[in-house]
Amino acid sequence: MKRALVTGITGQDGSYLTELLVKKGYEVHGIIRRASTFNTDRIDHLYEDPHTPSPHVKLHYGDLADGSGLRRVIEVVQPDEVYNLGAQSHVAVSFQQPEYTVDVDALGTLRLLEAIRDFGARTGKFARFYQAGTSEMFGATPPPQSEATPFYPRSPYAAAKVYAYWQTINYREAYQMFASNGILFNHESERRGETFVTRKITRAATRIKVGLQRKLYLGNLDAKRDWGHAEDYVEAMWRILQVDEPDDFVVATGESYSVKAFVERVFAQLDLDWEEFVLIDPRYFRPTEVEHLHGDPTKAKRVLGWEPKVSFARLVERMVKHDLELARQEKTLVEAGHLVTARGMANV
Ligand code: NDP
Ligand code: GDR
Repeated sequence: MKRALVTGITGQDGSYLTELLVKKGYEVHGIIRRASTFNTDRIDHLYEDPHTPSPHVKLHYGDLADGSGLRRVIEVVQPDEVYNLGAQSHVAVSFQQPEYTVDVDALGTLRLLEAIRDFGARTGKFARFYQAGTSEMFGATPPPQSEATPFYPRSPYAAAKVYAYWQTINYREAYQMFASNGILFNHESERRGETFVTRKITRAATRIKVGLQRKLYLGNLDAKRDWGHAEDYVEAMWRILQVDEPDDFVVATGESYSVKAFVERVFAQLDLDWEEFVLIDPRYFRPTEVEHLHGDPTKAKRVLGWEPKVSFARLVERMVKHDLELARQEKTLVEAGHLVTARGMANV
């Protein structure tokens, strides 16, 4: 049985990747952060009581800011594969917390690589390493973007990820480690964090539909993104670690749409006129914006045999259907007096 270690297991991608790995027969170990409230909602359905014989998913407390803790987890787990998905992953937040973002996203990757390298040097067992790189690294470089496109990061988040990208390549070249980068374009889902634009829109529009919300405030509607579904993208992550040679891959659909197009489609699906409900609030503008991301996934298709299965239309359909059900449940609870309507939506 193969053992995988996943940082960021409680996040959108961590939860889908864990499902995939469990299905493939892996024992999955995840690093979670201590919080004053439970933060394991996305993986609760996968978690088994540690007292059961050979549970498929095991959790360890840790943090990418804590190198000695990471070393201990590597010692205990002795993984075959490490997926580094943990990150302060919100671009707008990275302008408010640049130092923290760089510590976790850039130095955190280095800490993990060092832990794997030292364990490998001592025991001869080097885990294969996947780094969650991002299309944000291309930033201001015009589309289409492929593995050959130069980086031009436009946020502390993107700059930190560029560091982690090169550090991963350096460990591959310096220590012959199997260390690979995925350069993933935006991928969304029913589990997407609610302050990312797609989920913010589907949550708000469905709440508007059932009468729980009146307005939706957004920033730049002209930005264009290449949006896929997270389920497809975690399949690519796994494939990246199964090929014979470590390498770097763009993972994208090869289509892009504006934020406005996403809004229009969501509201149309709910028979609503978006212009009645959407307002622009400059607080959602970023100091430097990434205007247009549109990936070229030719290499991933050729080398990994990877294809995205969920289209843009289907992605929107699935997210709206899911969130409409959520909004209806919320409404029932509100009417029964079990829930207050105001939602603590952060300003990002
Ligand atoms: P999420 O924001 O949903 O999840 C991030 C995960 O990282 C959570 O499990 C979070 O834990 C964890 N985390 C945050 N800070 C730390 C820390 N200091 N130490 C350890 N873990 C930490 O992100 P996604 O699942 O969407 O993305 C996964 C990875 O892929 C990220 O690295 C992201 O930057 C990258 N990426 C994402 C893309 C996308 O479109 N989704 C595209 C390209 C790259 P907690 O639950 O406790 O907050
Ligand atoms: P992004 O995703 O920055 O591409 O990073 P996000 O959904 O936050 O923004 C996409 C685009 O929408 C515009 N936008 C808004 N964004 C948010 N969050 N809230 C708004 O109200 C709003 N209005 C307009 C943004 O300006 C932007 O142009 C995501 C993250 O998952 C990263 O971790 C990942 O690396 C990249 O995708 C690829």
